[in-house]
Amino acid sequence: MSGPLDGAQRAEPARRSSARRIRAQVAIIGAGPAGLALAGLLAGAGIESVVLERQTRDHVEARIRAGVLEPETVEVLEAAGAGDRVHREGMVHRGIRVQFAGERHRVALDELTGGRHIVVYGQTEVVKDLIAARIGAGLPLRFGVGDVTVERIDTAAPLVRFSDGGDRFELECQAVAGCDGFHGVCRPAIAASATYSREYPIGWLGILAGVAPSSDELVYAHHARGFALLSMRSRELSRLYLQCRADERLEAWPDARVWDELQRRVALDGWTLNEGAVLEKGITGMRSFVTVPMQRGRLFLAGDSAHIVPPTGAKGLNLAVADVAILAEGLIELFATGSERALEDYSERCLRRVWRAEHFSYWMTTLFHQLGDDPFDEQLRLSALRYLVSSDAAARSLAENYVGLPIERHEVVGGRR
Ligand code: FAS
Ligand code: PHB
Repeated sequence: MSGPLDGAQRAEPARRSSARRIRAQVAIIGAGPAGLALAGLLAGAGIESVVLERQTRDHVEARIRAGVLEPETVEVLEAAGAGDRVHREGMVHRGIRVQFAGERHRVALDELTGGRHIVVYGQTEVVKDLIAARIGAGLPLRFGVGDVTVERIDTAAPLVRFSDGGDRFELECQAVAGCDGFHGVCRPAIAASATYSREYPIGWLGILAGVAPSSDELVYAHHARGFALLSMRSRELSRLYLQCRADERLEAWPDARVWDELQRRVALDGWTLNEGAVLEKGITGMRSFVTVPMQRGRLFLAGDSAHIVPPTGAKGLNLAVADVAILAEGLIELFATGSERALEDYSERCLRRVWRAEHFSYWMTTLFHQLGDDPFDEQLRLSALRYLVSSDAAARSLAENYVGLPIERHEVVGGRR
């Protein structure tokens, strides 16, 4: 098996086109959590891949997104060679808080799930750790590539074309992982048999604030004025969100207005929300989306290229990592034995977990947010919240879904562990 490839070192003289020809077993499109975690898992099994990313490294590492890791996600990061810092700096959380009608209640995640918990650790840090592991191992990861196309996916020899540094490249491979997010180029190549989507009439305004978190656990707050979420990135950095209109403009939200609105939505007798410098501010839309199937021939979609969830359930990043854990198993078996057995049901296995997360994220979003002004709906929400904090059965259902369900694995034949 040849060593790691990089186009600059191993290009062969172009034959039929001006493009430079390189080869790898797997082409990975996208260097977000899905693409980078897959690259790390494959490298651990001695499988060559090339990661192609259209943005710069700085851009990818600066994107502030998810903040909650399920236990399985941490295990995959370890297996992908990026588990050290998350264990050192990640914050173990054994509960979350639910707030409504001037009350705040704790949901004890560990007690309700036989000891499982979450780890609070920013997606920016996950991506930095995976990139550092990739570059530290001297394996191919190209930033700033352009004009990526995927061809011959219905054969055992797909071809990925791209441009990099003024040169055109043809990457010959045996499988392509479409980890290029919701706006990527891979999903259109699948020609899905069905897509399912739901747009919500709301968005989230998120801020990163240079102030210690005012609660030692995440607070999900339902309020008549709208939802608010108190999260964090460290003991000095708070990550806070408030529900806003889907068409909200950032200019309409100066820092003072953000803090004033947060104060109103999370006010609690005997407790204070600490304010501080706003270091980053942004608005993200809310949608649910699933494409079926997630594979065609030797092209496999993983993460946001295949599905989107509203961030209320903290599932997006965790779903992406679960997809590639399943995909890596199948590819390891393919290259070890030639069998496509574990790849044949890749889509079905991923989609069972995806739909569970879609429902949970939809349920959390409709439970906590103001989605209209129907007073009947508001009474239903308040009743559901009161039931949630007064019934172990209801709280266990939230806890099980929040910490995440086990990943459906096949017994891997031939792979190194
Ligand atoms: P990503 O979108 O992270 O990565 C895809 C990569 O592919 C990108 O780096 C992109 O530049 C690259 N790419 C795209 N097209 C390409 C092409 N043609 N060629 C090469 N590269 C290409 N989830 C949560 O759990 N909690 C949150 O609070 C949360 N907040 C979010 C806020 C925003 C604004 C967004 C957009 C998402 C948020 N998410 C959140 C979801 C998010 O975390 C995703 O689930 C996660 O990034 C999915 O990872 P990937 O599938 O790797 O996709
Ligand atoms: C975050 O910390 O960014 C976060 C936490 C929980 C969520 C969504 C986002 O449900």
